[in-house]
Amino acid sequence: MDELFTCPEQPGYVGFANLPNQVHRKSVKKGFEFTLMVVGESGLGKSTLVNSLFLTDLYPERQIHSAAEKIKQTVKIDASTVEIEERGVKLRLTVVDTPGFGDSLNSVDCFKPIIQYVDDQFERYLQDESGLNRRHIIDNRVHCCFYFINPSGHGLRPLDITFMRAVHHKVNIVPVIAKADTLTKHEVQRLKKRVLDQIDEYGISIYPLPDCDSDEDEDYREQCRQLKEAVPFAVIGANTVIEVKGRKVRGRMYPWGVVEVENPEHCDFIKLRTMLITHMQDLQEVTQEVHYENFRADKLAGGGGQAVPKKVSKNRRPESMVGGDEKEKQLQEKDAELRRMQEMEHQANKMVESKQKMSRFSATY
Ligand SMILES: Nc1nc2c(ncn2[C@@H]2O[C@H](COP(=O)(O)OP(=O)(O)O)[C@@H](O)[C@H]2O)c(=O)[nH]1
Ligand SMILES: [Mg+2]
Repeated sequence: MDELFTCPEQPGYVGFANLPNQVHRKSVKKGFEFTLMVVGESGLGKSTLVNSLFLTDLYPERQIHSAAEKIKQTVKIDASTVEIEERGVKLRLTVVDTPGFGDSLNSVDCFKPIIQYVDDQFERYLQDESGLNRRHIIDNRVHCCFYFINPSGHGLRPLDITFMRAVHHKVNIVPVIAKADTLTKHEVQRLKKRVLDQIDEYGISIYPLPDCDSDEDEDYREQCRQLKEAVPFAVIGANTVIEVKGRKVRGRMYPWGVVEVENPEHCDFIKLRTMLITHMQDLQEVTQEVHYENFRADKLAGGGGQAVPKKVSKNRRPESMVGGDEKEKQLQEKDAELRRMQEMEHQANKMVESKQKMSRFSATY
């Protein structure tokens, strides 16, 4: 079934105009506005992957970034926007590259600017939404965050866990295992399982890929199933095009052969890109209905993490959301006081709990 994930006729084609009709029909008129953020230790191939995913693909003739420039370390949050059109469907894509963290001593401080960036975009949206020009709001909210996991660790590190827990109520986290070419297939499977176990153990809510409607066609359903199964996606990035038996492929050259980025036998790169494209609208909806609502609820409750955040449930609705939106809003306001108290208790428990977990975690190393 791997042919579901290849598009041999147009290797440089992103393919978002190719979505099943029912998925993209709504968005065709106004176009998509989408922001993707990449986070993780420096040197894990974030910038390379982003280039492999989009930039050089989107602009094959416009190779403005030289290879040397790409390897340069990202030292500040760097948002770049491209507007592209494929078969009449417009996409305004912003990629937010972040400085790598994990190498400085005071690592927790490294990801504060990242969290701030996510919050700032919510804040801006909230301001715009309550302003006069509500019809023309540009949506810069972060719809998806690829979190890069070090392939040479034996799972998530404490900093990975701390970061993900700090943002999982703000953004859709999609975990990826970086530089999968440095691992054997067996090692990839083992690491994937370990990461999923840890995500479960530490109560991290990553983006839950949606189930398909039963009225979708068989291929599409099979594709959804395989995408779900691939999480956390094991990826390889490369910006060099290599010739293999007369075929030009994006890949990395080794003495024993070439690993091909866009070969589903070699890694989950195509699956990751397919996921992003097919679930683009769902990622936007979850951002709006869960993460942005969390932000707004917190504002109403006085800010500073007072409100109890909701997470996305399997049926794509914020968990614990019942009744109409209006009713829910009223309830939220009335309960603000109560929730403040609950939250204080919750925070206190969480501190104790995370201290216990952290000490358990370091004990296993
Ligand atoms: N083996 C391997 N090396 C990679 C991969 N992706 C990037 N690299 C290399 O790793 C180094 C750091 O990549 P870069 O994209 O700058 O990492 P960043 O700091 O996370 O943005 C560069 O020398 C890349 O060529 C990969 O998938 N596999
Ligand atoms: Mg970088």
